Amino acid sequence: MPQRSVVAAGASLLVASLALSACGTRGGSEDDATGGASENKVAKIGVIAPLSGDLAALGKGIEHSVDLAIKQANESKAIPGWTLELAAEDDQATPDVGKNAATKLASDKDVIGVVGTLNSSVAQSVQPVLAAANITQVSPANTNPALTQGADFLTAPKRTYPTYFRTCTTDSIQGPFAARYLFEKAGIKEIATVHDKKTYGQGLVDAFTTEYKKLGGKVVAAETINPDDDKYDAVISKIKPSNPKAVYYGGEFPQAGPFSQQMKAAGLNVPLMGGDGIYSGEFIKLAGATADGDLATSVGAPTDTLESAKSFVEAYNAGGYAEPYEAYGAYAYDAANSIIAALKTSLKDAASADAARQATVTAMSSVSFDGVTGKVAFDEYGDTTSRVLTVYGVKGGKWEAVNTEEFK
Ligand code: ABU
Repeated sequence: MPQRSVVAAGASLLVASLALSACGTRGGSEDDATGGASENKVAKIGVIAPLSGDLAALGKGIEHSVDLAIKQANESKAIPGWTLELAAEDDQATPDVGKNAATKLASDKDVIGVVGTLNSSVAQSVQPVLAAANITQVSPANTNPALTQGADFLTAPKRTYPTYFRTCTTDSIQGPFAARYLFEKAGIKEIATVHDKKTYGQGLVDAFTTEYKKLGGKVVAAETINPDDDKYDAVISKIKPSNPKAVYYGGEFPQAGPFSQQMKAAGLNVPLMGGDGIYSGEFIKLAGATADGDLATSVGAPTDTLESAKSFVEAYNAGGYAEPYEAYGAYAYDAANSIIAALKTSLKDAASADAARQATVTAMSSVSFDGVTGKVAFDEYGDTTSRVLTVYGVKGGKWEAVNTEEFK
């Protein structure tokens, strides 16, 4: 090799080494003098969730729960030689913003996994970006079945992205679970449905309707709302004459809360039932005093009653987070810990986080542990193997668990 090339190669190595210490390593130690043998390398776990706007209450619960999992992993030195960091991005519950957040995280070579998104509609634009970068994504909240099993999930399920996993169950289970509760346990045989035309809301109502009709229930009205509206009198006056005994709502609490309040004010005094998208204290605030009697299903068992979640709840409360863990906190904590479990394998001998992205995806399929929400493991589609759901009812201005079951 000519002399000039040796110098150039040496300079490149130095630049590469400086770059590595600038962006991929932290700290240093007594071993630095011997070549930094115990220097910690950095891997980041991203969060993509709504951290501002109407759904921020749920998004912040997700962000804080991932933060807690990361802090605990660092404290226990779960991955020797590596420090984990949180990289949280606000998707504003909007697909385009989510896509930009995913692009930003994918271009950061330290990012190895992402927890998120909250909204199924946002996941549709985030999935391809993270998949192209081989970044593992675990959602604690997306319940639309097509995200894992493709558009033909009912007839020909096919895994969509090898990088995508979720710790919550899907609306293929949540919709029928609600239908069975209303028809069999609550004795409600005539219902109106309303959805917000979004991926989650429409999919949930479709799954509910199929099961409800199969059971013998009658859908006396099927309407939609525009999620940008805040007055629903036109839709309510179309539903009311059909005399439903309840309204099944597909969508999220920022619209469902006012819808509940307005339908009761208009004299349609029947329970509104929705899915996990309305299971939030924010729903009750928006729906007001007449929310009592409204119902929601949500994924898993109530976090605060689970023995397995006790230490999570204690650590979260001790963590001084400004917002509660909300509906998806425990699922986000388990999602982060599923990535961390995979990192124990993939980062073991890795030179950098981005070099271990593919190995992390591969390691995810073998992840299996007792999480705070129950067993954490994924099937061939990336779906959780857990099928537990709970019906909640509003009583005295608070959500109360009514019935927790494993769906069969
Ligand atoms: N699972 C309910 C809220 C999030 C979603 O759009 O799926």
